[in-house]
Amino acid sequence: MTLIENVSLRRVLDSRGNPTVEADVLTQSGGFGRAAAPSGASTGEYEAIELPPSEAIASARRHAIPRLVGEVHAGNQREVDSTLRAADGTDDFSEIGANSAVAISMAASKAGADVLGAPLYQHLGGAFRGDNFPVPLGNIVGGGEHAKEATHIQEFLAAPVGAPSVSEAVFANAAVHARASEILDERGTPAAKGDEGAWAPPISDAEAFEVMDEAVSDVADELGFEIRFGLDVAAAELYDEDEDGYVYGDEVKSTEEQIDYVADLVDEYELVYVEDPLDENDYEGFAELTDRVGDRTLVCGDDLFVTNVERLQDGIDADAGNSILVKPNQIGTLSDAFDAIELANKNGYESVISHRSGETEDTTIAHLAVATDAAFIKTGTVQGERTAKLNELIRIADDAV
Ligand code: 2PG
Ligand code: MG
Repeated sequence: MTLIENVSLRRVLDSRGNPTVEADVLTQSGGFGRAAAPSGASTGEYEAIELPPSEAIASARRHAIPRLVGEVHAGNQREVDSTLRAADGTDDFSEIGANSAVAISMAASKAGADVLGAPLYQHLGGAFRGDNFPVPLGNIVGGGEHAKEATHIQEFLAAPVGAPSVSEAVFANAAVHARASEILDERGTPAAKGDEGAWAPPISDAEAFEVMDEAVSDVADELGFEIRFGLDVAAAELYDEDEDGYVYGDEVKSTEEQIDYVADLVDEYELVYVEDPLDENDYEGFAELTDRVGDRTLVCGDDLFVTNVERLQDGIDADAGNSILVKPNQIGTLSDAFDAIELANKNGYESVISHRSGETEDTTIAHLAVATDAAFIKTGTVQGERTAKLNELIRIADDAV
């Protein structure tokens, strides 16, 4: 029923104005799925390879599409994804591009769901989901690789952990975003926005903590439920091998100082989430920090694990972190992302499904987060390519997809 009849690929715009790959998958029975690849700015060293979209499209047309059309069922995600891997023939999708691979993989899943007449989250395994919903982590203030002349820490993320519903959580994050803007105005530092729609003020990280703390507690008081916050330090971008440390403007922190710094922040601000607090090669540092604060916060590996089961297994063996950031385009297929989530779950690691800084209107990650009962979903706060996912979460909770 779901035999693939056609796959078409095209270049479309992403939120930074760059081209990205969009895929359409059509089945013989008329099932249709469309998906687009996102793109990172603070990309991990060990991610699958994103090719220039025109190259990725030409290569996938040559190598992958002939193996899919008339041969593979869109409803059989494992077969779609192993065909993509076989067509590519490398470990990192450097032949057809992880951008072509992930767009086709996600579009096939949607075509498979379409044939069944099921919402994507159900097709992906959500039929047995509980009443839990992933808590949206909302990027409120940030800098790093996502904005110029702003904070060193890449993302200060609101976490409405006490919200009674996904919809209230989504609106809470929007309210924190609005309140942060007022606080910045009051302090005389009105701010532009970074790539993900977070405020990108020219302030120190210490001041950003004050702004976050105030914005989150004001909105929590107003709404009457608990809102905490967390960070994506994106420390691989701060780490400088020559300096043998983390560079914060004029200051360089050694690894030990970085661990102390983050551990102190966790306690001072009762952070619920700390992503990439150390360099992407530092399993040991992750393990030390997890040992110190892992009982009271999530220590999440993004650039460390890159959604890769081998790197996650290394982390599990080393007790490094207690959660994994899952970005399907880091690894290239939905099946690989599922494998990472499954390995994480089996070993008591939470999974956090994530957007990229370069995004489209694609909503696949909202379905993936619900289907896999993820603890959190990181997908911004405002701006169309972010609200596309947040509004889809609201629709899923409302059974209206
Ligand atoms: C991250 C992501 C998303 P990028 O570091 O977690 O926020 O950024 O897509 O630029 O890697
Ligand atoms: Mg990150």
